[in-house]
Amino acid sequence: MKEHQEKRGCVVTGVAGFVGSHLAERLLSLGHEVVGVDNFFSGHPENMASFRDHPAFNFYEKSIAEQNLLEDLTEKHPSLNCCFHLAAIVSVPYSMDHEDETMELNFTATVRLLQSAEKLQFKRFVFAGSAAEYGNDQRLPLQEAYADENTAHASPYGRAKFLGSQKVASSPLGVALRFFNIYGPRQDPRSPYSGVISRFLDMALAEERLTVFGDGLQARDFVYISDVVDAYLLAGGLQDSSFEVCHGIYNIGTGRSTTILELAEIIKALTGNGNAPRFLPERPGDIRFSLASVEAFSKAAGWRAGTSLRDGLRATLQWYREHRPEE
Ligand code: UD2
Repeated sequence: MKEHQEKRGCVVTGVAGFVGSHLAERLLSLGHEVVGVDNFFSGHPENMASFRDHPAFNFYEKSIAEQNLLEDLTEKHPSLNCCFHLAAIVSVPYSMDHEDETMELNFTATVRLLQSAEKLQFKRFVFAGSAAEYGNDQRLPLQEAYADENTAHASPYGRAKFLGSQKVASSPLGVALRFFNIYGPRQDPRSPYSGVISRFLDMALAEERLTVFGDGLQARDFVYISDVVDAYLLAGGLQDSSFEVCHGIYNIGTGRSTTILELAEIIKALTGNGNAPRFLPERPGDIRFSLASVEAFSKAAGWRAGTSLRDGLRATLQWYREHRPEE
């Protein structure tokens, strides 16, 4: 049987988060057993609503800081052999004020889980890395090898993710996916650190002016959630692919750059919001340009982000229209 046809038992840490919930939903739809872990530090129980009662889903409200976490879960669910590790402190500003906690959760706990996965003879361990691992490197597009020991990370978040990716990539089980700016349904628009797309859609639907920090000419590589989930399946060896098993560190972006002003214009056009943007001071520590080189994962796994920004925004907008919380 080909590897991707085997049904796997998958652990998803951070399962109540934006990305983790989409990943769990897809894994379940493909017939895999999913054991989800979350402590609701930044995840929300509502994100699991569509699969909470699925017979192949089991949920544990636990922190990844817990000792013997994978051992305990595997004892209860012996089919487990693949770990998608997404749980982390996800806010860069929070990490600035909580350096030790960020190192403990985003790095030390990752190493512990990886070592447990090795000991338990898991087949795969897939780690959620970040574009923050490149610091403010402006050699664009960013290639995986640019992040190294000499990189000046702008935050404990970036540093811990960098160390985590290095460690994971050094394991025979390990794949680290370095995500650029992910967007899509279920991304929380209401925290001060929410992604710009969720904020802009939320403001546009409220018929408010979109807030642009700085001159709006800063640019990002926005990648749609379903393309991210496809990348996860390939990294976990769970999707049909003629490619060899991949290991190492891979950027997950589109390779296309969009300025914040361009984004504001597209969202205004899609929502019919005619208000001019409101320009606010530049956000301290903001990176100017971020753009992924996407050749490595294309070569290793045949993956490309297939969703255009307009299509992704349309689908996200549709979801916010249906699910937007009242003020
Ligand atoms: C992303 C990640 C972050 C970390 C970082 C590493 C998200 C949500 N955050 O931060 O976790 O990995 O990359 O570099 O993916 N902006 C506005 N108006 C708004 C909100 C944002 O102009 O109302 C601007 C903001 O100043 C920035 C850009 O939009 O220049 C993107 O901001 P973001 O918070 O969505 O994401 P980013 O790239 O700062």
